[in-house]
Amino acid sequence: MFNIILFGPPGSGKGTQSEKIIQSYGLYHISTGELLREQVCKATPLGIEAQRFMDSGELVPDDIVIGMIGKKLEENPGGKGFIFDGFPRTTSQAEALDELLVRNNTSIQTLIALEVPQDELKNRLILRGKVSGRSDDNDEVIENRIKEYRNKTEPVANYYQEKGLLSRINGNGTIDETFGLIQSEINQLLEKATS
Ligand code: B4P
Repeated sequence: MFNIILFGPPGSGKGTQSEKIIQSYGLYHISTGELLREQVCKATPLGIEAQRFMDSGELVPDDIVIGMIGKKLEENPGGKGFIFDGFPRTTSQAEALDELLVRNNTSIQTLIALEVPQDELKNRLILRGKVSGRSDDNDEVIENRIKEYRNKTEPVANYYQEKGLLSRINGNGTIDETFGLIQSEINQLLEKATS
């Protein structure tokens, strides 16, 4: 199996690039943001609990998110591998993911970190907010999402750097330029794995 984490601040292009990666490499997509929005939309107890964190731009508690991921992995054994989009977002989530993958006899091959300047992140999210209807794509909440990222999520990159699994990619080009950089990273790893 080939498992990738797509990592970066809000608006860095994780969701956008995940779609292109799935099309090219046939990996199974797990986006915690999408899974949470589904629960909010269905007004399940988990969704009602998660919504108040998401609406204020805070991270949803680890136990909720880790539980969701565990269930998804159980439901989808085998396959070519997973792309984790927006997960892990805390070091505890990263440790939990390692344990879950060991139980499934697999591991992470790389964490691809998309790097985009803060002004560009805000521009993208404000632009998306005009059409997405997402309650968290507005000025005040965007500020808080970026703050949460700097405080709680950025340290996750160090966790993977220490394992030699961190690949930093410039995410400030066009969608296709960024995808080109991601592709060459993935292709190199796949070549190494088969040689
Ligand atoms: P997510 O759904 O993961 O949302 P996100 O960080 O904003 O990234 P997204 O993937 O949607 O945006 P993208 O960068 O692709 O999380 C939402 C919330 O859920 C979090 O705030 C948190 O509350 C909760 N949550 C999710 N996972 C969690 C976890 N593990 N633990 C705890 N809480 C969790 O794109 C943004 C915009 O930029 C798009 O409009 C896109 O078209 C545009 N864009 C992308 N690439 C571009 C480019 N190269 N040039 C120009 N525009 C570009």
